[in-house]
Amino acid sequence: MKIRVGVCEQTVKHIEFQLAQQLLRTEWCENVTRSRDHTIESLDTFIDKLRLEINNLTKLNTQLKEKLAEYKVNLKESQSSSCIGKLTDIYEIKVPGIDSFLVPCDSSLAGSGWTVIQRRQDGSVNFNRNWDNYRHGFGDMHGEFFIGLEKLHLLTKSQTHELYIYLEDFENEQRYARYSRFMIGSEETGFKLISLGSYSGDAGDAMKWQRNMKFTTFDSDNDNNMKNCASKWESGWWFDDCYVTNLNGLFTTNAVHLSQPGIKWNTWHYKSLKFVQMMIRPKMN
Ligand SMILES: [Ca+2]
Repeated sequence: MKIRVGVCEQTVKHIEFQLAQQLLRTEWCENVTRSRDHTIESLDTFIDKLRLEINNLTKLNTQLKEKLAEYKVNLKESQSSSCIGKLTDIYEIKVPGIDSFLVPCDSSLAGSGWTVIQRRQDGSVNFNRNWDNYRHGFGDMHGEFFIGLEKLHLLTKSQTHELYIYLEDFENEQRYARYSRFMIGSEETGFKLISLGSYSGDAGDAMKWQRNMKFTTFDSDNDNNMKNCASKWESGWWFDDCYVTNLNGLFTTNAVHLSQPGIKWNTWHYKSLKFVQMMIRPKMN
């Protein structure tokens, strides 16, 4: 009998041990399941975040593609309506409001892509001209010339342009003046120098004294002088009463002083200059 009881007790202990083992296993399994659920939850959150980021990137990509397409169109327009992307030579450009026309491009004086609008270098061309000549332009694009006020108006109206003025005196010194936003009004405004933007350079800000001035020629007096500044100083220009700079002034073969007609930029010095080149370029930003 005692032996049977002993066997039964052992059997009960064995079963209890097995139950305890099974409980431990179940607990472990529950922990593993909980941990897996947590991992899955984290992964779901991560995937949601990734989806959001992908959506944002897709939107950004679309916006960038649109901007790139717009930039390409602008670049193409700028290239066909200016000297952007062209070497130093004469090219045909097209601007709204006028038939295509030839312009000299310059990539040697101040970086690339500048359209030359005026050049003085040897006195071979007379700059004391009437209104009609200044409206249409005159001279030789390989040498001395003026592009014409109508073209200047249409060019600067079609897109924002900066202005670069290169100067050289009879001492062979060079200076420059640069303006961030050059704009000429229509003939109805008297081809007014509407805007220059901000100045930079080492020649001094002489053009600011001609800002907001209408153009004056010997046969069309729009200046603020009792007489006609164009007649007095032998050139068409945006005269006030009369000028601090006159780049269309009479070409002189030596440096003449203040009281005599000459090509002048008086914020540098009062003596006449021997070389001038005015250039414009569309602003790409
Ligand atoms: Ca006058």
